[in-house]
Amino acid sequence: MHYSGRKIIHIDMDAFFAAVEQRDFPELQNKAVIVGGLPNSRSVVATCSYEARKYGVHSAMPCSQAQRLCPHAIFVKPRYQVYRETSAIIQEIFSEFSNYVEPVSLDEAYLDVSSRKDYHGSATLIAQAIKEKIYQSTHLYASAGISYNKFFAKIASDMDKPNGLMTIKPENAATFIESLSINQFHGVGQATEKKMITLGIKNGKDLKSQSKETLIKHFGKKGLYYYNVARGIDNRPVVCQRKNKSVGVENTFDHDIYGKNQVMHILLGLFDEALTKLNSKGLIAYTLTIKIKYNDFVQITRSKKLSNAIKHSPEIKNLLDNMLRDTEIEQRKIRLLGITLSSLDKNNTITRIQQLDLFTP
Ligand code: TTP
Ligand code: MG
Repeated sequence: MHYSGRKIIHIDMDAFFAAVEQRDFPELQNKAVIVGGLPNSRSVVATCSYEARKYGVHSAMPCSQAQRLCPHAIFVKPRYQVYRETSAIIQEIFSEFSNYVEPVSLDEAYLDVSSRKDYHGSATLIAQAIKEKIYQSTHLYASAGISYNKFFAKIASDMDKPNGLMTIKPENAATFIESLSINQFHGVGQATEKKMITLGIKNGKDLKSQSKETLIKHFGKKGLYYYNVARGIDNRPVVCQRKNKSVGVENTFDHDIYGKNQVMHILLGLFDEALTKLNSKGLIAYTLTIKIKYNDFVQITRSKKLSNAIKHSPEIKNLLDNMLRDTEIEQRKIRLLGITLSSLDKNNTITRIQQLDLFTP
């Protein structure tokens, strides 16, 4: 098994939004709490307390279904401002422990602690210290996964939730990975899982038995990632993220939509909106991504990187048309559409024009 010699920690808060609500409203403690929309609305569960999870409630489930599964659950509206403030506190703690922090979402980050020589050189002890500091500062629990790459650190943090701490050592990685079911592989979503199962790949052992060529044939670039992680290889570095990696807009519909005409009309509108937002930040983009969520919550994306900066032009319609080709927009109803612009750069042209303006009397 490949061993990179790195020490990576993945931290993920437990039932983050719900835990914040239980902390701030003691009457919610030890109760089934669902954060999201109203019980009988079309909105979905953002998250729920572990008490509610026992009943099968989970993120992204329609609130109405959640209420059927757990009738005594208490529904609360999200308070994003509080979550953001709490997130800022934990991110600050991460930066005290490492210069290499990659935040993934409000409640989750990777840390590379390879160069720390204290804590007896133990990343597990560092992770324990981070968990304690988080608890002292926020009264919330986090789970930590420790390993020699991001793939195993992420899986480890999920294995022992809530309030977990798990280390996957290089010598245990091979056995560990063989026993993982395919949907436990980070990066395998519902659609990929289905495809894997069709190919007879149910677990890590099956995945490892596939040739590189087969995996690349079926999954493109991600095939190589799957080939490598099945062997415990994941060289992705922990990258301190720059701001403004992408600009996106999306729309969840009150009523599901269907058919190409409707989809195209909405995507063009979202595209306009995204481009305006991008330009207002003085940025240009080269990659266009569309996101489609079908009404069973299966989500797909299609991306295209262009050689020139993306702009308003008649070609955009053709481009979208091509991207929609291998989707199921004619067969399935759609509840959400989104447009994201990425591969960003500064818009030097605009800057120059603005500078000129400054000197124009
Ligand atoms: P997660 O870390 O995926 O979930 P969690 O922290 O609630 O629970 P776990 O103990 O399993 O980690 O997401 C973090 C927060 O992001 C979550 O509290 C709510 C929000 N969120 C959504 O709003 N929608 C979603 O679909 C998901 C998955 C999360
Ligand atoms: Mg979490």
